[in-house]
Amino acid sequence: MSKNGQTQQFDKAAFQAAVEKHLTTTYAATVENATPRNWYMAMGKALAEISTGNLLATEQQLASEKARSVNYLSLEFLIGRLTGNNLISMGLYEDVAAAMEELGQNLTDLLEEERDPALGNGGLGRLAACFMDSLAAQEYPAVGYGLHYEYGLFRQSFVDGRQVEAPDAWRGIEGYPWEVVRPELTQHVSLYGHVEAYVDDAGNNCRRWVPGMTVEGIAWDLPIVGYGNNSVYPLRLWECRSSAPFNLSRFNDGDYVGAQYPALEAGNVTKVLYPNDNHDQGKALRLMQQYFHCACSVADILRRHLAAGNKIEDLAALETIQLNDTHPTIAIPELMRVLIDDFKMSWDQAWEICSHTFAYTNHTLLPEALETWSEALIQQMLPRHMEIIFEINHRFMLQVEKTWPGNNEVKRKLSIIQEGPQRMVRMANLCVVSTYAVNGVAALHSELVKRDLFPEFNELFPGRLTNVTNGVTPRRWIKYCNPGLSALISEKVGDDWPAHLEKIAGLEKFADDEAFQQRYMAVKKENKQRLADWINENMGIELDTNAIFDIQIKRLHEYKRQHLNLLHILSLYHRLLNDPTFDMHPRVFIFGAKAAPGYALAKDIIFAINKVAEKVNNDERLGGKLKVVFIPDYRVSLAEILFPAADVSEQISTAGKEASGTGNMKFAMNGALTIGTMDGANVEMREEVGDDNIFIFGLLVDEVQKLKNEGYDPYRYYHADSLLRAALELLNTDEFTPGHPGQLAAIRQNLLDGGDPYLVLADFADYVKTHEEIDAQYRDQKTWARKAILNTALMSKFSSDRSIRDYANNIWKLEPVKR
Ligand code: GPK
Repeated sequence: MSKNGQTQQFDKAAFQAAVEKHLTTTYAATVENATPRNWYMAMGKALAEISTGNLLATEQQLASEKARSVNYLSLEFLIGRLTGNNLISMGLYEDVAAAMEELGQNLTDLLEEERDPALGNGGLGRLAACFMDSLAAQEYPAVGYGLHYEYGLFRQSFVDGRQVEAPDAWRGIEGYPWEVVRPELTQHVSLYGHVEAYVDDAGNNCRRWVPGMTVEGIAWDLPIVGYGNNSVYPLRLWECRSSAPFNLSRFNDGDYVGAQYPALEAGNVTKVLYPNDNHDQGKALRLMQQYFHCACSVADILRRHLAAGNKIEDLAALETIQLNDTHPTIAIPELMRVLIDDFKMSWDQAWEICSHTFAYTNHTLLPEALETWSEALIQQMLPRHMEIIFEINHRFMLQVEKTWPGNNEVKRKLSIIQEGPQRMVRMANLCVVSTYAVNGVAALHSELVKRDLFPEFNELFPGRLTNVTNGVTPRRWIKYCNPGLSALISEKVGDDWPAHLEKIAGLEKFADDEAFQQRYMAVKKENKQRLADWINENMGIELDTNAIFDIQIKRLHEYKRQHLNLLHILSLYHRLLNDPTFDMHPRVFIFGAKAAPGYALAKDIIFAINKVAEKVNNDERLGGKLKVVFIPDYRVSLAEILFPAADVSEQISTAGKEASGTGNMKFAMNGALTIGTMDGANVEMREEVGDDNIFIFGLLVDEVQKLKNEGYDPYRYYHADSLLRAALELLNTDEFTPGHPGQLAAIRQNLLDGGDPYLVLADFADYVKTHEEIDAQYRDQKTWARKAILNTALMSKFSSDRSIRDYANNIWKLEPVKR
């Protein structure tokens, strides 16, 4: 490796020639008339030539070495813009900047031309992206399998404060410069039809699927470039296209349910990402997406395995398949089907392979997020899979009977099939029964998976349920997004920390060094200014960077409690106007969040925050002490300027509800202090940074459960706390919606008469008190700087490199393969 982690010789003249060639031949522009977008596209194409070459070479090496690989199956990969990050991984950032400068182009400006590939909703999709980055950085052989959605997560704008959704055509007209289509990898996927019995040549009774239609899966590869090495792994995204349907005359009209579905439907399969986060919508087209994704991916895994000269019997030894949540669960019966029906294996042989190939990550305990599919729907769309699921369940129930003889209660609870007016297939149960490892995503969450969600499974399969605490990639989330801090870190601990985040602990000894504190805080100030400039340019709101920047960015969800944050803001508003003795350091509350389009209360909360912002930001009486900003269209590229600019990070979910959180880690690495509940990974962050360097408040998991069991009454808090009452009552007036009283009342209604399902009122007082503590401590800039530095220094556990090593060592048994 040469300077800047550069992995190969950079030939400037050749690179410039490649850019100009793409400018003219690919984009039909001339050097004289090219737009910045033309230049960005041409530069992207020239860079992709390098990465595609490395991708093919990596593929060949891994096949010839018969290396064991992980296949990461996920319906979401929220990768964010690739160009800047890939330049860093390739070690070419400075060289390319200089080369483009000579062509009269500014690299930073060109990078702004890139649209975010928003192929995910939130934490789950972003985790998959960080994991791919860490797999490649550490050269653990991997393929990411996802869907090539035509439209990513919707684009959000606000009209009179309300969320409006628009389609996100992320590839533009020209396509995305980094992707490469792989026509030779096309797969054919079957749907609908029926199952028939037949006797094979050897006289065995067999069953086979006679599909009603087929569609085509086209593979698009995006390069996952290893940081500072020459390994490039594919993120393989499947696009669905319709192909000629089967000869319908072969089928008996009566059992051909799917015949009614027009072939057109195929074109819709990968049209759009479902915009739900932590919520199962149960739409038939979503099941079709899931099956399409799994069928293409399983077929491609088998193709790779066999093409490398391996025997099908050795599949589990050479390939492992990680299921990112239950979304790709149908891959399990799909692999069983292929092994039994196509490879003619016995059930036991196929089961032996499957149950040692798949592992499953659980990302939530929320009941509304646990996927179930009606038996009728699976029966219609995937009849052979339904048979296989029944057989898995039948055999599993025999096992349950052995452990708990005659106990129908436990059978009902564990069964993959949920009985009721309409029988449902529980995908999480299918996963736990059929995989060799099940992990939660933070220590607390994994304990709750064992204790509350799957206690009997934990008894039945000792050791199967385990933990891998989430992490985030320090390349994107420190080095790329925070160049000022990165330079400072490198100066103190050397420049190999992005690949070895343990090194960052070397900052700890500078926490009390005043000169260092000042430089650290100067970087923070620049980052706040960068954000303030963005907000001023895009929203016309002026911010003072001396104020505390207090940020909550994540999907909008009741359990994440943006409305608790709002109530605190309302309490400050009330006190500034009504209590002459009340003093506070100026504070800017910044939000970024998309609400699922069908989630009414979440949209009401966005509206309320926007309306409060409108009033507060223009209210002279507040003396500029309080500002509220709701950034529209929150996405990865905005996250990159928000995390580095935060003083305070809001991680305030009801204890027991946030499986891990990953934004919490990004904030802390970039020197924001956390205000948070004892939930998800906050618990482990507190262990790392120490109680003095994090602001913990609120009920603990067991206290939440106890309060609920006793019968929680939000009115008790309402009557007892006049500040809370004042804040809630503001929602009933027209203070923020002049002439329209009651426009914000739905939130108050939900918290009082709706029973306050996430205990916002119960945690309010402690939250307010803890914010007062933050206010006091911020005034002492030296102490604050010390705490912020310690947050950066003590975050190495939360590198996704460590998460991936945990998976590789404890679950996948995977070794790196160096190029
Ligand atoms: C969990 F179940 C889900 C889901 O549908 N979407 C999603 O983003 C998140 N998640 C959790 O809510 C976070 O706590 C967690 O950090 C993240 O997944 C990654 O594990």
